[in-house]
Amino acid sequence: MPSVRESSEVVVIGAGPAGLTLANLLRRAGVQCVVLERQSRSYVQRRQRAGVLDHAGTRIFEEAGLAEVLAGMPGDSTLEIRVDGRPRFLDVPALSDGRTGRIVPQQVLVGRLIATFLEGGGDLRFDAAEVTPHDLDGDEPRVTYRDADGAVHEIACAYVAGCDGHHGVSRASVSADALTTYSYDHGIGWLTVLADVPPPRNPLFAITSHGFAAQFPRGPKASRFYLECAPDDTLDDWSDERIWAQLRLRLGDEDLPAGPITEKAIVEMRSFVVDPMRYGRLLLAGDAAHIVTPMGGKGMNLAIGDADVLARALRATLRDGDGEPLDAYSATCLERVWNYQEYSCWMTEMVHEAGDATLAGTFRRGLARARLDRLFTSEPAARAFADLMAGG
Ligand code: RFL
Repeated sequence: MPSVRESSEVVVIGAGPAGLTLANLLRRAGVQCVVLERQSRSYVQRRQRAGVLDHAGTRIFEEAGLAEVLAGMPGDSTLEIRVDGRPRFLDVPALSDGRTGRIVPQQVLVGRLIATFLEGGGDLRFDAAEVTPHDLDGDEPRVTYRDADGAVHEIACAYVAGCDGHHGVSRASVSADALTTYSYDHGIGWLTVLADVPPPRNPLFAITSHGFAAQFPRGPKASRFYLECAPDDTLDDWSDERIWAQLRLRLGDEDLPAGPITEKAIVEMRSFVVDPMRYGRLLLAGDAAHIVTPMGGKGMNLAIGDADVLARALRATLRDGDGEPLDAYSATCLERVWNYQEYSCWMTEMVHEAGDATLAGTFRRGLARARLDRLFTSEPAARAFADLMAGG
C-alpha cells in the first residue's frame, strides 16, 4: 500500500539527457512534471559518456531560452582522419555553412540541466527505488516508487515519459508483442578508455591495418580513446601497457603520453530501435527507445531531439487539447532515428573496413577506402557528411 499519494501531469522516469531536457522544456511550457531517478545526484553528475552536442541539439536549448546550459562550451572543429599515419582534415564548420555543434561533456550538461531545473522550482527526486509504471494502457496511469526513507509513493498522472535508458523499467513494462524491435550487431568490439591525457587539437580518427582507434577531447585535460578489439574481448585482455602500445601504433604517435586511466570499458557495438516509441500513455525517449553505436556521436543528440518533440507534443495535448503531435510522436522521432542509424552504420563500416582487411576482406576494404577518399575529393560528398554531423 502506498503511504504517499500524489499527482502530476507528467511523470518522467530517468534523469539522463532525455529526461532532464524534457523536464526543463516542460517546465518552460508550464506543464507540471515529477522526475524520478534511481541513482543519486552525485552519481549521475559523474557519469561520463558523450561529448558532442550537434548543431540541432544546440538549437533546441537556445530556442527554449536555455542557452545558459551551454555557456563556455567550445564549438566543434575540424575533424582529422589519419589513414595509415597520414593526416587528412575535414573543415566541418565550413562544410556545414557554420552549423557547428559544441564540445559538451555529457556529465557537465547533465549537471547543468539538474541545477537549472531545481533552481526553477522543478521536482526531481533522486534515489527513487523500485520505480514501476502501472495502467499504461488506460486513461489514468500511475507510477509507484520507494523513497530513500522507505516510504512508498504513488503518483497519478496523465502521461509517463520513459527516459530511463536502454536497461530501464519503462520499455520492460510493456508486453513484448506490443512493440517491434530491430537490432543489429556490428560484429566488432570496442574498448573505450578515459584518461588524463591532453586532448587532441582536433577530434581524431585513425584508420590502420592494426585496427581502428580514435581520440576525442573531454574537457581541457582529458581524452576519450576508442580501440577496435575482438568482439569477445574482455577487459582482462587489455592491460594498460597493451592499451598505450596499441594507441601509439594506431594513432601513429610515438610520443602519446600514458596519463592516468580513469575509466576502462568494453562498449557494446550494437544498434537497436523500438517501434512504436509509444504504448498507451507511455512515451519512450532516448536510449529507452533506441541505441546507436558511439560512432558518429548521435546517442545523446537523439535523446535530446526526442525530448524536444515530446515536450511540444505534451504541451499541445495538455494545454491546447490538440492530440495530433502526440499521435505523430513516434513516427516523427523514428524518421530521425533511422537517419542517424544509417549515418552511424555507414561510418562504422567505413572506418573499420578501410583499415583491417581481415574484418571484411580486401574487396570491402577497397570500397571503404573509396568512400573515405570521396570525402576529401568531392565537395558535395563532404558537405553531405558535414550536414549529417550538424544534425537536423
Ligand atoms: P541515460 O543517459 O542512460 O539516462 C537514463 C537515466 O535513467 C536512470 N534509470 C532509472 N531511473 C529510475 N528508475 C529506473 N528503473 C531506472 N533505470 C535507469 C539512469 O540512472 C539514468 O540516469 O539515457 P538517455 O537520457 O536516453 O541519454 C542517452 C545518452 O546517455 C546516450 O545515448 C549517450 O551517452 C551515448 N553515447 C554518446 N552519444 C553521443 O551523442 N555522443 C557521444 O560521443 C557518445 N559517446 C555514448 C558515448 C555512450 C557510451 N556508453 C557508455 C553507453 C560513449 C560511451 C562510452
